[in-house]
Amino acid sequence: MDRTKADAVRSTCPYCGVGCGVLLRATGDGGLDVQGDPDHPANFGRLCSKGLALGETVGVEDRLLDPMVHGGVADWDDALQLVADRFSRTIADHGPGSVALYVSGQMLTEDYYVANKLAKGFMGTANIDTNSRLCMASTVAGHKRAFGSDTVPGTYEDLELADLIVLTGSNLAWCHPVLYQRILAARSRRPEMKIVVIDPRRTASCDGADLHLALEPGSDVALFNHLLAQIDRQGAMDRAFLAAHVDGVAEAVAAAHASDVSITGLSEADLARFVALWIGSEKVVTVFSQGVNQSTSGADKVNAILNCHLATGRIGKPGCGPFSVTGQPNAMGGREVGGLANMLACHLDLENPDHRQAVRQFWDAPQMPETAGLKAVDMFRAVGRGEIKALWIIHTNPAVSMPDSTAIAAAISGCDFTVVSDITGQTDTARLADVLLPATAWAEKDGTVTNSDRTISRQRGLLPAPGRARPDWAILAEVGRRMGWTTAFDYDNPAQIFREHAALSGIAGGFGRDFDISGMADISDADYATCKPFRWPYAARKGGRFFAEGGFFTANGKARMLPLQPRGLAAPATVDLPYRLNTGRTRDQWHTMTRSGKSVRLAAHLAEPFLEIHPGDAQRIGVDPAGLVRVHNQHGSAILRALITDRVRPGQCFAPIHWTKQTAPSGVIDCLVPGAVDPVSGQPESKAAAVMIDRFPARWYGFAVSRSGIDPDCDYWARTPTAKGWRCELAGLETPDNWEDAARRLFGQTQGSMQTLEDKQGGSFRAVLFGDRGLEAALFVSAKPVAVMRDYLAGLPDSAITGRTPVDQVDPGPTICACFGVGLNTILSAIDSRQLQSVEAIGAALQAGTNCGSCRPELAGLLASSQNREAAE
Ligand SMILES: Nc1nc2c(c(=O)[nH]1)N[C@H]1C(S)=C(S)[C@@H](COP(=O)(O)OP(=O)(O)OC[C@H]3O[C@@H](n4cnc5c(=O)[nH]c(N)nc54)[C@H](O)[C@@H]3O)O[C@H]1N2
Ligand SMILES: Nc1nc2c(c(=O)[nH]1)N[C@H]1C(S)=C(S)[C@@H](COP(=O)(O)OP(=O)(O)OC[C@H]3O[C@@H](n4cnc5c(=O)[nH]c(N)nc54)[C@H](O)[C@@H]3O)O[C@H]1N2
Ligand code: SF4
Ligand SMILES: [Mo]
Repeated sequence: MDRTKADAVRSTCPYCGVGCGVLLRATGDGGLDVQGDPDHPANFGRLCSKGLALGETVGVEDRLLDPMVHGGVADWDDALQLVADRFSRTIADHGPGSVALYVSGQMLTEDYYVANKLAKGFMGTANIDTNSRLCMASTVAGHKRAFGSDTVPGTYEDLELADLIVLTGSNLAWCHPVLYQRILAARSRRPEMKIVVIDPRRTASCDGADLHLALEPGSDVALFNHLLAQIDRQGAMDRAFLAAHVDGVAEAVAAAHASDVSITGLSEADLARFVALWIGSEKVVTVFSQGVNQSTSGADKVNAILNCHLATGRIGKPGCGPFSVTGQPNAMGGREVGGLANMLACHLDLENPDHRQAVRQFWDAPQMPETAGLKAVDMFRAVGRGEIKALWIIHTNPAVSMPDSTAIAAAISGCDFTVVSDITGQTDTARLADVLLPATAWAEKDGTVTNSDRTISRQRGLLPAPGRARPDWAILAEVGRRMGWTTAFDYDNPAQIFREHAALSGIAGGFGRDFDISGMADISDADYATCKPFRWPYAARKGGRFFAEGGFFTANGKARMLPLQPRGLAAPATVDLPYRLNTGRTRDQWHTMTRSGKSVRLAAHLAEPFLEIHPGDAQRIGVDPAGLVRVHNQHGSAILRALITDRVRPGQCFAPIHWTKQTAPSGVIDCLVPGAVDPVSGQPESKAAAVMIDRFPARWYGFAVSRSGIDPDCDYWARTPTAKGWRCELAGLETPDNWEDAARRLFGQTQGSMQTLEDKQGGSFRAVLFGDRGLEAALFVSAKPVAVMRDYLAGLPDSAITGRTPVDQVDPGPTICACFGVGLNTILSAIDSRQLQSVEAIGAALQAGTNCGSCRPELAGLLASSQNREAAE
C-alpha cells in the first residue's frame, strides 16, 4: 500500500530520550503502522529496531481495562473516591509525610505537572520522587553544582560537528541507536572524526570506536582528574574563559594533580592516547549516561567531566560540550516540571523561600513543603518501616527496577494502601497493589515530551482507549478534585495543563532560570494540536546552546569547577563475593518489557536473561557455554544463562535488567543490587554489586514451544512470544517422576494426543502434542543444555519430534537484524562462504543492517571476529 505523509498522525516514539518523531497510521484492525518522521529534528526519518516494532506492541490482549480494587473489578467512581478518601484520611491522621507518589520519566509533561502540583502544592508533601532518581539524578546534581541549574548546554548537531566523541558509560549503539547512527553518518562524511568509549565492558558501541578504555568500574573520577591535570600541565586551559566565567579553578586543578590515576587500571599508553586525542581535538563532546550516573560517586563523575570542559572553554560552542543523554522519553520534561523530591517546578528550588512563595501563589496552593522529600531508595525504606501509609505508583515498575527489589516488593505489599496506575495489571508491581487504575498508553493519549537536547515534541493519540482506560493526567486531576481542590485541578484537556506549565515557567524566567517557555503560555488548543517540535530556550538563542559566553545560573553568573577525590565502590569485593556485577540494557528490549516484550521480532534478538562472564572465570566456576550459573549475594540470587565472552574482564560480569517474575522469575537482576546511593544525588549504584557465581547444577534442561500457553513450575525458566505462540527455556534441580504428566501440566493440556520419546538412562525426553491445528506444543528435555534448532521449532513444524531442521534448511540462529529477521548463523555462513568484507557487503548480500541500522555495530563485530579467526588460522 502506498502511504503518504498526509494521512499520518505525527507523534514521538515512547522509548528512549533521543525522542524520534514517528508517523502513525491506524491500520483499522487495532494495529498501527509506524514510520520515521522525515521532518523531525531528532531523527529525520530514521528509527531503530524498537521504534520500528512499535506497531507490534499496541495489542490490547494484556491491557488493564477496568479499575480494580482488591482484585475485583470496580467502577471509576468507587475506585477514585477510595483513592481520594484514603489519601485525605492518611494525611489528616498522620500528616503529609505519611503519603508518597512514585512516578516516572516516561510520563508526559502534562501528567507529570499535575502529579507534582498535587503532591507538593496540595497534599503538602515533597514525597514525590521518580524513577529518574535511578537514571538522571547524578547528572541533575552535577549540573546544578557546576552551572547553578540543571541545563544541558548542547544540541544533537554538536555530536555531528565534533572532532572527538567520548562515550563515557554510554552504550549509545544500543541505547540511543538513532543518535549513534547520526554520529556514524557524520563520521563517514568526515573520516577524521574519532570516537573513544570509556566502559569497563566491550560493548556494541566499541565496534566503531578508535579507542576503548576498559577502566576499572567506578574509576571515572580518577580518569577525568588525570585529564584535567594534563590539560593544566600541557597548557591547554582556556585562561580567558576561566577568568571571566569560572570559579574554583585552582582548587579543582590542585585536587586533580593530587589524584591517583592508577586506580583506573589503564595502561600509560592508553591514557596518553586519550589525553592527546582530547586535548588535541578542538571540538570534543563527552557523552555520558548510566555508567556515570548510576554510581555512589555519580555526581562527582559528572563534575569531573564538566571540569574538563569548563577548563578548556569547550562548552556551548558548535561541536563542543558535555552531553548527558537522557534515558527515558521525558526524563527532561520531568526535570522541567520538578518531579524529583528535591525540586519544585520549572527548575526552581523547593528550599528557596522566594521560589516557594512564587509557585505557591501561582498555584494558589494551601500549603507547600519547605524541605526536600524522600528520594526513591529512602522513600521505599520508609514504606517498609510503615511510615508511608499511602503510596501511589505511576508508570513505573519498582518491584523490578529498584535496587534490592525483593525488599522493595515486600515493602509495597506491606504498605497499608498502594495504588498503581499502569497499562497492564500483569506487572510485578501491579500484582501487589490494593487499587489498580487503567491508564491509556502512548498511542491513545495526548501531551508533550522533552528529549535529550531540549526539544519539546507532541505525542498524539490516534487509537481508541481500550476498556475504561483514562489518561494519567485525567486520573490525577480527578483525585485532586475529589480531595477537595476543585478549581486547582479543573482540567479538561492537556493543552490547558501545558499552558499553565508554560506560564509558570515565565515566573521561573523572572528568577533568571534557564527554563522559560512562557512564549507558549497562550497557545490555543488548535495550535497545541498542530504544534511542531521546538527546542527551548524558546526565545531565539544562537544555535540553541548555553554558556559559550558564560551566563551561568549561579548567583554571580560564574560556573564552578569542583575539587574531586575519587571514591571506591560501595560494596567491597570480598573472598565470598569476589565478582563485580555490572547491569544494563540490551538492544531490543525496553526495561521491564511490558511493551517491547510483546514484539516477536524484538524477542528474537536475545531471548533469555544471561550473564556475560570471562572465559577464565567460566573455567574456574566450571560452567560450559550455554550452561547456567547462579549469581548470589546477601540480597538475593539469580539463575542466568552463561554467555562466555572476553567482552567482560576477569572478575567482572554483566547481566541485563529486563527480565521479571512474568518472563523469567530467576532472572530479576535488581534483587542482587544493594541500595547504596550517591550521598549527593541519592542515585543508587546499580552497576557494581559484589556477587558470587556458581555453576547451577541443573539435573535437566528443557526447551518448549507451544501454540497456547506455557506455564512452567521449575527452578529456571524464561518465556518469550513467537509468531505462533510461545517458546520457553527450562531447567531444574529435581527430575519429575513422570515426564509425560509434567509435559501436560506445562502446556495445561490434559487432552490431545501426545507422542513421546524417552531415554531414561541418558536423561532425555521428547514430547509432541497434537491438536486440531496440527502440532500444538513440543517439549525437549536433556541432561545437558538442549541442542535443538530453536527458531525452526518455534514455527511449530509437524516434524518437531526429531528436533532437527530438515537437511535442506539451515538454522538461522538468534536474530541479529530485527528488521529483516536475519540470524547469526546466516550471517556467519555468508561472511565465510561469500568472503564478505564489510557491513555494506553483508547488507548487499542479505539485506541485514540496511534498514534501521541498529544491528550494524554487531555486524561489524561479527566481521572483526571472523577476520581475527582467519588471521589466527
Ligand atoms: N534498548 C534500550 N535502549 C534504552 C533503554 C532500554 O531499556 N533499552 N533504556 C533507556 C534508559 S531509561 C536509559 S537511562 C538509557 C541508558 O543508556 P546507557 O547508559 O547507555 O545504558 P546501560 O546499558 O545502562 O549502561 C551503559 C554502560 O555503562 C557501563 N558501565 C558500568 N559501570 C561503569 C563505570 O564505572 N564507568 C563507565 N564509564 N561505564 C560503566 C556499562 O558497562 C554499560 O555498557 O538507555 C535508554 N535506551
Ligand atoms: N540494576 C539496574 N537497575 C536499573 C537500571 C540499571 O541500569 N541497572 N536502570 C534504571 C533506570 S535508568 C530506569 S529509567 C529504570 C526503569 O525502570 P521502570 O520505570 O520500572 O521500567 P519500565 O518497564 O519502563 O516501567 C514502566 C511501567 O509503566 C507502564 N506504562 C506504560 N505506559 C504507561 C502509561 O501511559 N501510563 C501508565 N500509568 N503506565 C504506563 C508499563 O507497563 C511499565 O509497567 O530502571 C532502573 N533500574
Ligand atoms: S532511537 Fe529508537 S527507541 Fe530511541 S526514540 Fe528513536 S526510535 Fe525510539
Ligand atoms: Mo533510565
